[in-house]
Amino acid sequence: MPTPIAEHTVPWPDAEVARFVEAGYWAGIPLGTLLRAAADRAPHAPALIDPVACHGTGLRLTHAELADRADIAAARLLDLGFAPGDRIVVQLGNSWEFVLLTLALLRAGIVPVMALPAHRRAELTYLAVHAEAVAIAVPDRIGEFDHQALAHDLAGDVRAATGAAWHVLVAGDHVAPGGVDLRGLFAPSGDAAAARSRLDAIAPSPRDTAVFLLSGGTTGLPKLIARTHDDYAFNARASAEVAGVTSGSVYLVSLPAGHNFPLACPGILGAFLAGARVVMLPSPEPVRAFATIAAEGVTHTAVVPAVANRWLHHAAEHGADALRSLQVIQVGGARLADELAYRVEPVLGARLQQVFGMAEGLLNFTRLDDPEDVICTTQGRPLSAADEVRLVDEHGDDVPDGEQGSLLTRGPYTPRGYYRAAEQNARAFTSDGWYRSGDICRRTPEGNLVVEGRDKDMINRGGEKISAEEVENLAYQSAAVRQVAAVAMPDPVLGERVCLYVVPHSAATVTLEEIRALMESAGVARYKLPEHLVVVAELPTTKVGKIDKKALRADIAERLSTAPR
Ligand code: J2J
Repeated sequence: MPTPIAEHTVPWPDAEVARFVEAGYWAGIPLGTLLRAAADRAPHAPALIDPVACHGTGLRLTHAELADRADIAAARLLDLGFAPGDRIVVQLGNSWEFVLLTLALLRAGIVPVMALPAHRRAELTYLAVHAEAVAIAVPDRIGEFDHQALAHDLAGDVRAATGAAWHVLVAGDHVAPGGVDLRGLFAPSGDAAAARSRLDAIAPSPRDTAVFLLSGGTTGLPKLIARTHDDYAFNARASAEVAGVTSGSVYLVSLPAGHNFPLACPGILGAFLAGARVVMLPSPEPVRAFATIAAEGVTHTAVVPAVANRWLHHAAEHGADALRSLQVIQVGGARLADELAYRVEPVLGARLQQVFGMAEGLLNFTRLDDPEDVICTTQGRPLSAADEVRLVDEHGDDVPDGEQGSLLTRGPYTPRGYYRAAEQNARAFTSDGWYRSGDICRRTPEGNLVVEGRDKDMINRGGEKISAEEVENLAYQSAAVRQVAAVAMPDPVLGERVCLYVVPHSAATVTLEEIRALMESAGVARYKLPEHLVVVAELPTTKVGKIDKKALRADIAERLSTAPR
């Protein structure tokens, strides 16, 4: 039996819980029930559109159809032997199957662990073992990659570590023997009313974990963030309000749907709670994204700065007529340059909303009616009046407004610790429950935050977060490497990419290709592979003898700016 999740989570203190309930932040209703109720309010309105499903003919479901299918699927999962409290790694692409499975799991109290399609053996095995997952849901393949084969391959390692069963749930045309066909699970035949009352009777507690999100990554392995029904429902509902998502809105998902941003800020969950419509696209590639926005009348979407940049270029070349319905474009995940921000509304014709968020909780948004300068030069302010934000110096003392400080936060949707990570929690959280985000910010006189940098060892590659420590640990597996440091190098497209500084053992040679091959064979996601390698005789150190990453970041920026093109 997997360990009950609650044994390894860090709850909010009782007094805080009472305050969140009293003030109405926590509704005391599980997410699945809230979503079901939202579907009941507009049963016949369109809810979910996957334009590339069914070999390009597309799939469209109304709110009632979606909720009923989710209930029937949830009941079938229970019939198959899955139980409330079980964990399932979800590694589906942006598709209707992702949405249906997520809703079914929320209804059944089975907890999805939100992996990314880019994850490979190393990440998936770790997630499955750490969460004691009993199954994984995968597409049969994406492009050349056979996700289904890998999912089956993991069985040995996962079972050996957890002692539990391992099931492979597959979305696709070709379900190999031994796998569960998700499309069969999602077939509409079945008694929706019976499934509904069965699920209502076993609804999870609103204080239970609803989903596991992955941390942005500063340690060797990603940490799991247990988001509860109460906190995540608030997160999604309040985000919908601040983004102006209402029942008439059409929200496009094109970032990986398992990320907090497109999932719940407001994302899929916030859109459904508001009675809005969700359109799923596998990627933000501009030709199809623009055509889909035009065809479906998309009003809201969320992108990272690198995508906003691509869309700006595309619109400059091909015009932005296709975006006529678009009202709000949220940009977050990495710092949006002010110059780009000022071009968004004039070129794309939609209101820009900057979002500075984190899977750990705290979300900051510029407001839709903020003055242009606030929208284009700040990353906004906290979602809720109950969010506490401090900016502190190296002694932990608050800095005055206008000065840079390290961000600490607490609040009704920021959990007090990672899942099953006592050691990391001692570092990432203060003793009185503040989460240290590692972002260096400044607060403007009107209370908005500007992200100026970070004091965490992470590389932000176009919004995907890469732990320097994880890359370094892998590089150390090369016999030729004596010392290594992974740092961010500036990149005009993605903002940052991974650069590796290596001190080889004497007489040894190290190449970028060799390190990349080594990491690939270790089974890590490709976006983590270093894209530049600098061989040096020694690494600079700080006064206390640590590798001086600041000096290395400056060094690589300098090398790139002077390198011949
Ligand atoms: C600078 N840095 C930013 C921004 C996030 C909405 C939006 C983003 C995320 C996310 C999210 C930034 N400017 N506008 O979960 O719901 C960096 C910070 C932060 C880290 C969190 C959401 N927006 N960042 O990006 O958990 O360093 O969440 O601490 O992936 O991304 O990363 P993640």
